[in-house]
Amino acid sequence: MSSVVEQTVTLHRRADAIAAPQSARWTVEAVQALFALPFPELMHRAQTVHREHFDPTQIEFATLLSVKTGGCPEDCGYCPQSAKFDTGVEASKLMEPQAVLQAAQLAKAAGATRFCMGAAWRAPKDRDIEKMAELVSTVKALGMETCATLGMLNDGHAETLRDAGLDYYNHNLDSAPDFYGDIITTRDYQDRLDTLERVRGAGVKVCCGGIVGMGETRLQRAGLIAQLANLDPYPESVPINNLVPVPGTPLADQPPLDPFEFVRTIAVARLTMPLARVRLSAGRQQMGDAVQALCFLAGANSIFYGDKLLTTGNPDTHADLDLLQRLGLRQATTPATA
Ligand code: SAM
Ligand code: DTB
Ligand code: SF4
Repeated sequence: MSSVVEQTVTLHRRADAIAAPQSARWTVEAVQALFALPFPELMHRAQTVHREHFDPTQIEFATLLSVKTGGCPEDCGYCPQSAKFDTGVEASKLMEPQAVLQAAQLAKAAGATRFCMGAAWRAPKDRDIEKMAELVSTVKALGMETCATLGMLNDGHAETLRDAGLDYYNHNLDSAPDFYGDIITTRDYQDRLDTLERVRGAGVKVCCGGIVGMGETRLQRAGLIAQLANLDPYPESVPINNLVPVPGTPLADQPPLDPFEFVRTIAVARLTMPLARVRLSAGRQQMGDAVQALCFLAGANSIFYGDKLLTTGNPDTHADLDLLQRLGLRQATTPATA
């Protein structure tokens, strides 16, 4: 197994389900070679793979809610919720079930099929998990897919959330191992991998991606994608975030990434993880319609839908419905299985 083409073909021919062991590992060099393809060639390959596994006109809508905002002890350099940076985000307590239910009902009525709850914890305590389990079962009872992102999990936490009806756990690798330490010092890469193992072990689907535009090199972007694609099995859901530079964070003045490089990242994620939902995540508001359209062509088939991400803005729902309509795209009506 050496060439990019061979690796790609092997992965495409996989008739097995996503949860089966992977037959090929992606080297960083092979992923980098994909990044380096001429743009039309990369887009053509990504579209071809995308169409083998998905209806290219269908986009999944997931709505985010920050159920516990700010005051986080971690120092993730991109994050407005870290207590270490003065970003103006006020810390709040965990929301009550009734308020979460109301938000989920609104999201469902607006057409979202997945509801993702985020909490700015380093790692939830046992009693936090009990409260989250209640929130998960409340949302699940509405017939929505449930997702949570709560930081690092300890033994038994993923099982408790699973039993409450959690479908996905979001925990991102965020960047390549050799860039990670430039961005976060309060926990390491292995901590993240350990949490992902716990999630997998409990049979909860994995939502794991990263952020680009933090000053990493293309080789490091390839390193992130190789890490994700080599998770065994690779994640069912892969959010690709474009850095939203927030005043007060160390990355506030980071120059924007070339939009074509962002599109390439989406295409490479699609090629290396053919069955995953690739989510065009943070940064859409700054991106413009044309770049988003290129991302859908590159294989993105999920978005965060709703006027807010966790603390920063997202395109408003009317703008998203209008964009989809202009592109002849439709919202995926059934909850995704891949
Ligand atoms: N505290 C939990 C954790 O870190 O696992 C969950 C919430 S955290 C905000 C979820 C993800 O949001 C991060 O891993 C990162 O990928 C993304 N994110 C946070 N701030 C961002 C920003 N300013 N721009 C783009 N993505 C961001
Ligand atoms: C993910 O990868 N991106 C979402 C979700 N998972 C939780 C969060 C984006 C947050 C952007 C910054 C903010 O709004 O605070
Ligand atoms: Fe805390 Fe998550 Fe933000 Fe890091 S990304 S500072 S862990 S909320």
